[in-house]
Amino acid sequence: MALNTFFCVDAHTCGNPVRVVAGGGPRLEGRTMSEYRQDFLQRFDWVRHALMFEPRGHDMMSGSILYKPLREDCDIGWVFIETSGCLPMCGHGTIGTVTVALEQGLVTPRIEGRLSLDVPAGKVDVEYEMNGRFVEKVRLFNIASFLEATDIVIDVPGLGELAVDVSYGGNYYAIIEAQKNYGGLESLSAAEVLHYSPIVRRLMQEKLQPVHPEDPTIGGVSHVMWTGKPQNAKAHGRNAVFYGDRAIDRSPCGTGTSARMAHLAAKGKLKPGDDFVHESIIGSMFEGRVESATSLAGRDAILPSVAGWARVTGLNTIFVDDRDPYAHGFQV
Ligand code: PYC
Repeated sequence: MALNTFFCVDAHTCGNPVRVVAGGGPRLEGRTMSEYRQDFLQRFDWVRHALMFEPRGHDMMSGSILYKPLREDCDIGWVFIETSGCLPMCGHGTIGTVTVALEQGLVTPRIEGRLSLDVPAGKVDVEYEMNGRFVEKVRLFNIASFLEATDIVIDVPGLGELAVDVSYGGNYYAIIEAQKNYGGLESLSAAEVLHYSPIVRRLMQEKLQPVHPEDPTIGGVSHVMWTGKPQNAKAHGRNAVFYGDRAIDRSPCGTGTSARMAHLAAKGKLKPGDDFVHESIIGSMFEGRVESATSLAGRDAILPSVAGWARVTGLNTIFVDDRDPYAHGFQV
């Protein structure tokens, strides 16, 4: 009989949940966080299932497990966990985890106002602003993001033919802009986003299997972004990002915002120095910026940054009792 205990801090970033496992996470093997991610997936994926799915989590649940950094130039490291799997990078998860780590004293920054993070996609630097003991804002400087493919035509039952682009910002996104058979996000209900997105993802996966040029463990179109006109005058764009089996990101999605900025930059619609404020399906906003142009394995890319806020909602000691038939979660 085993009672596994996980010491978690729960938070949300602009509305999307972040469950940070600060104690009780499995001991992993590997020389890099990317290898930790592989080891976690092979040996401990039950932990993700137990903590992310019902009855302890829900469709949108997402989080991280904290580790000592494996890189000397980083302050803290983590592996992302989510209902959809273990992402190489997660923007809302990063903003939430940084907020939790600072507010709960789980990390000691070497330089006030800055942290360097060791995550599976690589080293990610952040800048943060405090107000007393609370973190007000976190800006993450994301990994190189680039446009992968354009105008892939798929035939979606109920919608018709759609031309879809694919862009990378830490995960690969199928990006759908307004066109003949899609009137923009304002033309779809949330239920329709949930209905069409898995179909779009499957059709895109049949047409394209992108692999990251520097890390072959990262690949595949995993997220679907429906773009639309912003409702808030401060925003430049709005999106609904679908992930997992039935999640729509409540935040504007950090890796999605990076992928979208790389997409717009490749089409000449954004340039280094430009801001891009992205609005989510619930109206929360991330402040994106194209920091600079770069190249990655011979491709044009950008270095994006994304800023947002998070709030800690509570401490959560979670028991996973192996007598429980739902110890490893379930989906209805
Ligand atoms: O913020 O990068 C993100 C993200 C990915 C999936 C859900 N949120």
